[in-house]
Amino acid sequence: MTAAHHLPTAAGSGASATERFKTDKSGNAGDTPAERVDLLAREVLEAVHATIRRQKVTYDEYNALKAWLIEVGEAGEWPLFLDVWVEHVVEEVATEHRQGNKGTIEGPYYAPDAPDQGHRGVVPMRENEPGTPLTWTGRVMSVDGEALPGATVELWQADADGLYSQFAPGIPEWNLRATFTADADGRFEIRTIRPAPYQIPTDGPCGKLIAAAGWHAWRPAHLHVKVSAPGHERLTAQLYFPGDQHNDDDIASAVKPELMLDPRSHGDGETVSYDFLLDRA
Ligand code: MBD
Ligand code: FE
Repeated sequence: MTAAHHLPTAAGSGASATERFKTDKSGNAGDTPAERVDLLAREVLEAVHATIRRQKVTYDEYNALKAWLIEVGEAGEWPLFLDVWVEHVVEEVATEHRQGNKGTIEGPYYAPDAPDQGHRGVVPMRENEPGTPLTWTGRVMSVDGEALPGATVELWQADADGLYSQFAPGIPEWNLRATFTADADGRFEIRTIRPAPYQIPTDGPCGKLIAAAGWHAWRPAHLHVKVSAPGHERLTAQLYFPGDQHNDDDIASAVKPELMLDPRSHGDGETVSYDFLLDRA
């Protein structure tokens, strides 16, 4: 990325993330029973009221909030806001029963049906895609250690500029996105590049909040995965790299020690081994 006019805007990736969410996930939004809506809406509003009373929130502050909330919607940044600051607790509650692998949040940039690369292969990438080559071998098993042939591992990651294909302009549609299938022994091998640290868009309302509060906008470098097998709970996770400056202060609070890789240098690249144990559904 050289010229400023090539830089994607927060509004562009926000609009894409909002469309993606509407297409894939907004279907069951009306199914929550009235008693549950009543309970949850009241509790959230009571928490807001309590803060207003305790902190003596002024009309200026109330109007600043109102203006900001309007902007978040207009920029399409609700998926970004919610996945960065709320999803990690939903994920914690949803998976607290798990015996198998720990997962973490999905975030706003998953796209289903990425190209099938078989049991072992290279993730689609441009000819000169920047980044250290990374070969990841792994195995998908049931929680009791039984291999799960045919399990799928979907991988998606940002490029070296921190951009995700389909959510930023000018990147091939399936760049750094792929689906792998476990072999008869549950094994797979993925050849990709090591991802770069990632900064959430700073030019939209989420960026404004971060600047106004004096926070930082960084996530540690991460590989996103979804691991699926018939009869098992689908695992959504992210894998991280030791030594990243933001492993301990991820803006999205999505790092867990169990998700840390252990890469070894190998020729001009790195190798890593990481397996998955899936809970039975
Ligand atoms: C990301 O790449 C991401 O993984 C999350 C959770 C939020 C914003 C951008
Ligand atoms: Fe991400």
